[in-house]
Amino acid sequence: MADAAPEPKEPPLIRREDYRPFPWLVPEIVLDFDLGLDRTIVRSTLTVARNARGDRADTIRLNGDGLSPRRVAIDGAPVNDWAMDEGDLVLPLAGDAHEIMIETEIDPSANSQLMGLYASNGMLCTQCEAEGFRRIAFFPDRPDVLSTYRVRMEGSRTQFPVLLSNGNAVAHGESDDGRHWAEWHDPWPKPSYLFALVAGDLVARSDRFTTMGGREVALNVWVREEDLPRTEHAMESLKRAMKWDEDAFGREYDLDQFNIVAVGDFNMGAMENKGLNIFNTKYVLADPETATDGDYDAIEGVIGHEYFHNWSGNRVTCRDWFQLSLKEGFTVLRDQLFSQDLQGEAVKRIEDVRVLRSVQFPEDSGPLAHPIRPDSFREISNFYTATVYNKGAEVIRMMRTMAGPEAFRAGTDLYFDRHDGEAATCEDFVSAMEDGAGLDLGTFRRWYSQAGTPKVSVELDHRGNTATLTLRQYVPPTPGQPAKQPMPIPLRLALFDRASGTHAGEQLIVLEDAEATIAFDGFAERPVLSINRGFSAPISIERQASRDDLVFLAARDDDAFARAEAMQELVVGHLVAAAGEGLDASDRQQGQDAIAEALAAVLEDSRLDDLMRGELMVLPGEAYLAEQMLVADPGRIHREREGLKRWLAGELGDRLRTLHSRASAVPYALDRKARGARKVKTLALSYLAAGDREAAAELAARQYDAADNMTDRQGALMALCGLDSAARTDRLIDFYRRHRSNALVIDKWFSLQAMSLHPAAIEHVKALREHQDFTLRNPNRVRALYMAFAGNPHAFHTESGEGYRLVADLILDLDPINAQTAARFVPPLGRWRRIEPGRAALMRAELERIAAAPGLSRDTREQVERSLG
Ligand code: 0A1
Ligand code: ZN
Repeated sequence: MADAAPEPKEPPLIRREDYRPFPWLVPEIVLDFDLGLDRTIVRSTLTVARNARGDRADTIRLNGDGLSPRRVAIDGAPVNDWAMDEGDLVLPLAGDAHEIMIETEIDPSANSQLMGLYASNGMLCTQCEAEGFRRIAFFPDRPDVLSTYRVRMEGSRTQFPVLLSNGNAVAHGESDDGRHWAEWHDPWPKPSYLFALVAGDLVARSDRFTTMGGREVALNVWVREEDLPRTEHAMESLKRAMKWDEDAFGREYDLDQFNIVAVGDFNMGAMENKGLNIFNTKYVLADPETATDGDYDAIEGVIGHEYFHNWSGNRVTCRDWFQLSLKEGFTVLRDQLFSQDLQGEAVKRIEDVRVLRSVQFPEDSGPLAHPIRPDSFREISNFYTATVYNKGAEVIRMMRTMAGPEAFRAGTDLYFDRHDGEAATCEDFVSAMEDGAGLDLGTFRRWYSQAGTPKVSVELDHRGNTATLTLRQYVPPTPGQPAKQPMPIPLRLALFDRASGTHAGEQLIVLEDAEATIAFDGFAERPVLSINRGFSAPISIERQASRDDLVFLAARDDDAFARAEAMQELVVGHLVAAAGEGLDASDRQQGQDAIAEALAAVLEDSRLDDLMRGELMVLPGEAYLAEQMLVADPGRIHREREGLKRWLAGELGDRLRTLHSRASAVPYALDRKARGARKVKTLALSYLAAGDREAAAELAARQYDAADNMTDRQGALMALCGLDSAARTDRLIDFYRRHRSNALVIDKWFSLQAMSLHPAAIEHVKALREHQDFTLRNPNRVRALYMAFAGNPHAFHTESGEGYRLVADLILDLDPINAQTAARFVPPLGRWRRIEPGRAALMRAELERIAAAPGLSRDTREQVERSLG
């Protein structure tokens, strides 16, 4: 009998509680690169010394991934008695302090995973977070080993005229044969995940910033020459971010240079490498012709985010990857506060909460749920999630709400002071908050350890002159956590007097226990409750609010966020009932009438600015609606939501057309007024497109033809994409021809078709994956087609299961090329438990097909196994 093929080894489960300090310190590393696109030689010299806080060891284990050592020397003497273990290099090391030299050779052009050193468009760049440095050099590739880096690189002057690394440039010069070199030194000790190198033919937009302490900083945004005209917004955003961090958090920049480089092939949004941030081009390049208002906002947010990491992440880093939310949750909160100062508090908050609800809530209620500080993982790349980032930000925001902004600032000051230069933990942050802000966060720590979105049920009783509020919290079970404890939940609330439409002041109450009852006196009539104002806690509220109360709040709540909430609740209540147990004719009519009344008020309220009006016009998304139901039928949700839009288009058609024409008269500018006009223009169009299709196609084509900016053009094309008309084809061809040389705009072209309401969207996706411009090698292009598709419920959830098959095929094809990106497509299939049985079986079958494939990456395997659970 032939031997069966050996079972692939299951990748080990790494546990937070197993943390041990590394036995060695590496205070210094010198890296010497001989650069070539398909052959780069790396010589690394590590100064190591025993770590008094670690266990004593007579070896040192240096992580490696796909490397083999060409030469090894210890204290200058060649060494041969090294061993390889699971890709790592293990060296005998007897003394207390040594110098280790290792030489390796890598092929950047063969690196399709885009982790480590890779080639993109003829340039070389790196991505090391989380564990990419081990693909460049053997090293203790963990965030608690901090070293100062000196980097020398040499290469062809014509191929790589620009040579960049972290820190400050110290020297450069010419060598023989058309080669040149540069040397960089970063004085701030950092973990290996923050190392970066860039070599390529780039040009910079340059500027300067003087810090509050008087340091002159040279700023550069490096791009390919043809992209230079699209860098102004990025540079302006950077300067604003630098100033904002000084004003809002007292944080000053700490090097002579700050460099940003844009690359077209990148797995994520951007990376905060010390002094040398590397960005996906999507978050750098913008001009009115090619970028939407949404793109402008995203660029500002991401530039801010990466810059803010200089303190929350780099100066104070993470002890281990379980603490990822320490830097990410905090930095997301910081970028949200930054953007809110510029975009307006309520609008920004509504948008952030929309993302949380549509991405993080489903994660928290599905098979991949995990606490913001996970307890275990097999592949850390799978934990760069909305939970760690966005819920992490909400948890810190709650501390800020409870402390108030000033005490919160005292807490963050103490945190930065106490842990500057260290690799810290989430617990360190919480303790600094307790000491600095004067909070008791005893049981609040449960927000770090318990997964799942708490549900708070709300009852308001009225008797005599007293309104009594009863609150009960319930944290649902999640994988590995069957039973939960109550968590402190800060709730901002107000009780409105029905007649006057006012309230006596907002209150903050913290629901500490499973249940609480609070009495409010002085209400002769039953008040209207506005609760979780500003989304003071990342929970879902369960209450039986009457339609009248919601219409009241939608029209009159003085908290703009709460006003939008009431509007949403009104629509969610209606659609969930309609797509769930169903509505009888009179209930349906009443629900639709209430929504039309509220929407009409929104369209006509002259006190609203258009940016806010736009937020109030957005209907809840299908994913969020599905989330409200134990088991959802995506087909019904889609039909009900589209049906409601159609009805509203009929009822409010004149008002929507008036709004569209008023907004169309506002000339292009980047100010709030003009941006607001563009927002409501396209929203009006999208309602109208659900009604009289022919008229809408004509209006959309006119908007397209008149557009002098990408926001209007994309909005019009989005509406057209959902309609079966000749104008659709014409404008799609026109858009492609106009922008064929701009990859980011061609990404939009793919996305618009993949997310369209067109009944044949799935056929369009099948055709697009064969398009000459489609490639699995570029993550932006893959996401443009397939993330848009997976987020398009009517297409993805096609009853035959074909949508699931398309995504599973993608995962299998992409996994060997780019495992990290492939694994990100598993969660949409992992939602099967919450979908009606017919589709659920088809989704599960696709997951099983993936699981059975040989040679699956650690990334995809972990996600698929957790999803099948
Ligand atoms: N720290 C970055 C996110 C990031 C994580 C992993 C990456 O590997 C491909 C890249 C970027 C941030 O929060 O922006
Ligand atoms: Zn980040």
